[in-house]
Amino acid sequence: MTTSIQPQPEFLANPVQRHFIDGQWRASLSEETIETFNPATGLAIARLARGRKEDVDIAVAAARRAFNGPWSRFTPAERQKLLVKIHDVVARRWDELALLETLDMGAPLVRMQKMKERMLQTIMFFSSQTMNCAGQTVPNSHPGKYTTMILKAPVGVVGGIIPWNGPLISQWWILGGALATGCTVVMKPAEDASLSVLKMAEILTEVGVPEGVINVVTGLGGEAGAALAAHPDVDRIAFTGSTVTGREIIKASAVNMKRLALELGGKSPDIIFGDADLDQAIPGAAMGVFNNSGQTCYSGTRVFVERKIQEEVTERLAAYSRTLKVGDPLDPSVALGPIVSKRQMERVLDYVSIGSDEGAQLRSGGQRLQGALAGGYFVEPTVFGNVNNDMRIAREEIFGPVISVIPFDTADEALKLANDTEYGLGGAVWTSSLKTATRFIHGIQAGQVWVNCYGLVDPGVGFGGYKHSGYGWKGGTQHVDGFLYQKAVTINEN
Ligand code: TXE
Repeated sequence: MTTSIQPQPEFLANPVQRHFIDGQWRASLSEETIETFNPATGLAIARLARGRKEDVDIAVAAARRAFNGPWSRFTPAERQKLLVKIHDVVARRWDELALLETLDMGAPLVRMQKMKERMLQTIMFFSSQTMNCAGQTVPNSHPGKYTTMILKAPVGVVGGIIPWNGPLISQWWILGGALATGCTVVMKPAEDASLSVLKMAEILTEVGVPEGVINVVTGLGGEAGAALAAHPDVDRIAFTGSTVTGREIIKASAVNMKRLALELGGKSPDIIFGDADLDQAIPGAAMGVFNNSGQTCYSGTRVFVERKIQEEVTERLAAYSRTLKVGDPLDPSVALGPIVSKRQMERVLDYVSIGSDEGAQLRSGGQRLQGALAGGYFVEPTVFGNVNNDMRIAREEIFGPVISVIPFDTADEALKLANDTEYGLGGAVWTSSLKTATRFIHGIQAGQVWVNCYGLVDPGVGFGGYKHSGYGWKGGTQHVDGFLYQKAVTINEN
């Protein structure tokens, strides 16, 4: 392992991080805290305020005041100017934000450098959307008597509940929608990765976002998260996380009929035909899973391979996985960092055992790293060959760097197997045949399909889920619409 200097961001000089409410740092009313760990070392790096219902109440009240008060007087042009300013400041201060995220959840700095461009594009996309909150005038069946139009208005206070696998970008799907439309936010980041979210809220306030527009309450999902989902004065919840928690949020939100956007789990198919360009398909399919150590909702974890090239593809995926350097995420030559927490690492390693017990062939990886890195939560990139779509490793979301290679004989069979899952977030097909590609574009039951590539996401295009992968579109104009109410207006002209 290459040793790297362990930088100490100034932000971490304060060992107890507080909630960020109404533009101020605030301890929990109970003064309780929870620990947050660096997954590369297993050591605690900070304490977070343990928010409960009473802290959520204060944050929601602040968000409501801001929504009704100064924020409501910002014109679309002023919101756009603010977003452009935020873009420039985030560009300038990216290294600081990225380092916090790396220390908190383990994403390699190299990955964070790539994320910078995506983040900046996302902010610019939302800045363009401030001008896109317009309604329309619509002709009616009484011309000359009535004028009819549709107005749009911000829904109000949005609760954001986000996971740990990419908190900076995850929060921006919510911040961007809110800042573009005039909503306000109470964000509940994951207990394993809250630091970059807190820092972002502070930066936004420094840049000029009025107090109370962006609030962050840290703490446990079952406490702060559940209180936010059930809060009667929150108008909308945008949630990214597990399908199990998604169901809890649907139930809790019933109290006041909250609008919901849910981006949940996945078990996406990545289908490689014999006529594919394997020099493209092998790295594409491998990184479609190993990126972010497999902690991506749309990972293509079920790699379906035409039987005649099964052995070659499995061997090449295994060989590719051995070329990826796993280790200290601060080391610029590292491609894969640790899994976010001990709990998640154990879950991944359990699935590796389950796969072997079920009779899948372990072709590479599968071990926790030992030696100098033994304190961290590192798992080798893992390839299982000869998997059957009925095995648990092919049905359940592992959320780690584990590929299951599943053979198929015909396109009909591949499509049937691809759709034989409760999830529907993503899917891909690698082929040189336009006919095959078209068939799978239409046939795969998922919110996004890639052809001869994997995992590209554009903020202007967006993505969403079929089936148990949730509902609500992330990105594009539809995403922005989710932050707006519609109102039909009829004017009697006489
Ligand atoms: O998710 P949770 P966890 C999947 C992935 C992973 C599994 C478990 O398979 O292995 O979920 O991860 C908050 N009311 N994904 O346990 O519980 C919680 O504090 C309100 C896929 O971390 O869904 C955190 O902020 N909120 C996924 C957020 O929900 C609650 C990303 C996500 O945590 C809550 C993450 C409750 N009752 C995990 N319980 C993706 N789609 O990208 C928890 N939370």
